Amino acid sequence: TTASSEEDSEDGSSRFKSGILYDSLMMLHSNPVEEHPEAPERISTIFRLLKKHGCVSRMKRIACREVIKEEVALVHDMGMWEGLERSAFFGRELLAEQCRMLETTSSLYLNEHSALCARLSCGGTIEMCDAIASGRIRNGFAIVRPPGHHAEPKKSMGFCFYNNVAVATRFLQEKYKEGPHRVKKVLILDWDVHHGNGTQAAFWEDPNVLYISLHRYENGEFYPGGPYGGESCVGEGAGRGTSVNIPWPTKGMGDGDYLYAFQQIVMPIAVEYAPDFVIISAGFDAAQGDSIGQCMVTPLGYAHMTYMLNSLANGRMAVVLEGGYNVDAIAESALGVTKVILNEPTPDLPAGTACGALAVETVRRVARVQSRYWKSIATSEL
Ligand code: 6DK
Ligand code: ZN
Repeated sequence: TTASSEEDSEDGSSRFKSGILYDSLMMLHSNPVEEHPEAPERISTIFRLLKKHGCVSRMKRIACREVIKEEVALVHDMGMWEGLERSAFFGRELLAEQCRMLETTSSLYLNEHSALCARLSCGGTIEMCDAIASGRIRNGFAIVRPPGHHAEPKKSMGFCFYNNVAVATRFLQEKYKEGPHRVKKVLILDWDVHHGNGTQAAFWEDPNVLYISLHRYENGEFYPGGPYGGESCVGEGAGRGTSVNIPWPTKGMGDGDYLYAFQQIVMPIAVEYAPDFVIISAGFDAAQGDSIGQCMVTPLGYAHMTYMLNSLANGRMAVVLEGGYNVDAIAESALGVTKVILNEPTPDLPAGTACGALAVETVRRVARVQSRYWKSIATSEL
C-alpha cells in the first residue's frame, strides 16, 4: 500500500488504521474503604505511555459510550443490572458496609460511580469491536476498567461487574449475523493470569465461541479457584471442545513457556477453528513485576503473542484490558502490544528464550485432552 492509504480516505473511513478507546471517566470507580490494586491509575498510566510514544496520534480515537440494559441482557441476568444501578444511590455508610461484605463474598468493591464505570467499560468494549467488525478500522485497543472476565451470567465477582468481552461478542454475533462483515465464529484468547470463569461459563455450550485461557491454576487455590480452569474442562453439549484451558501449576512462568503453549496448542487450534473475529482478554498480570500474578512475561512476550493472533481472522482483532496491577509493567506491556497492532516490526526474543519442564508437561496434558476435538493436535507420542 502507499502512504496515502494510511490516512483516512475520502469517504471518511480509516480502514487501515488501528483504533484506541480511552475515557478518563472510568477512573471514577475506586475503593472507598482502602487502597486496592484495581486502581484508577491503571488506565491513565497506559494511555499516557502510549501517548508519549506517539501511538495515540497515529490511531483513530473511538468514542466510549454506556452500555444499555438490553445489551447487558445478551449475557447477564437482569438482577445484576438492577442491583448495580441501585448502588449509585447508596450513601457513604451503606457503600462502606457493602464493600466489606462484597470483598469477602465476591472480591468486589464499589462506590457511587461504579455503575457508570461498568456501563462505560462494557459499552466501550462494544464500540471498539463494532468499529472493527464494520470495517471502519482494522484492529484496536480498548483501555477499559472495571475488568470483565470473572463476571458470570448471574454473578459479578473478582473486580468484575459485567463481562465486557462476552457482551461484545454476543453483540457482534447479533449485529453481523449476515452480509459481507459476517461475524459467526469468535475466538476469545484470555492471557490474564487468572482464569476467565465468567467468559467460559457464558459460552460453555456454544460452538461459535472458542474460549482459550492460559492461567495459574494450583489445585483450585489460585483465584478464582474451583474446578473450571482445569485442562479437562472443555465445554459441554455442542460446545464440547470449544473451551481450551492451559493451567500453569506454579508461579514464575515466562515468555518461553507462553510461546511454547502458543506454538503447540493455541495457534494450531485457532487456525483449525478459523475464527471470523479475535478478541484478546488482555490482562497484564502475568507480566514481570506483578505482585499478584508472580509470573515473568515481558512486553516483548506480549508482543509476540499478539503478532501470532493477528494472523487470524484477516487481522480483525480487538485487544481489551482485563487485569494487571503493576502500573509500569502494564503500561510497557500495553505499549508492546500496541506497536504490533500498529504493524511496527517486532524484535526477536533474546537468544536462548526457552520453555521450562513444567510448560512441557502442562502442554502435554492439555494436548492429550484436546486431541479428541482438534485434528491439528497430534495424538502420537503423547
Ligand atoms: N484479591 C483479574 O485480574 C481479577 O482477573 C483478579 C481478582 C483476584 C481476586 C483475589 C485477589 C486481592 C489481592 C490483593 C489486594 C486486594 C485483593 F478481572 C481481572 F481484573 F482481570 O487477589
Ligand atoms: Zn487477572
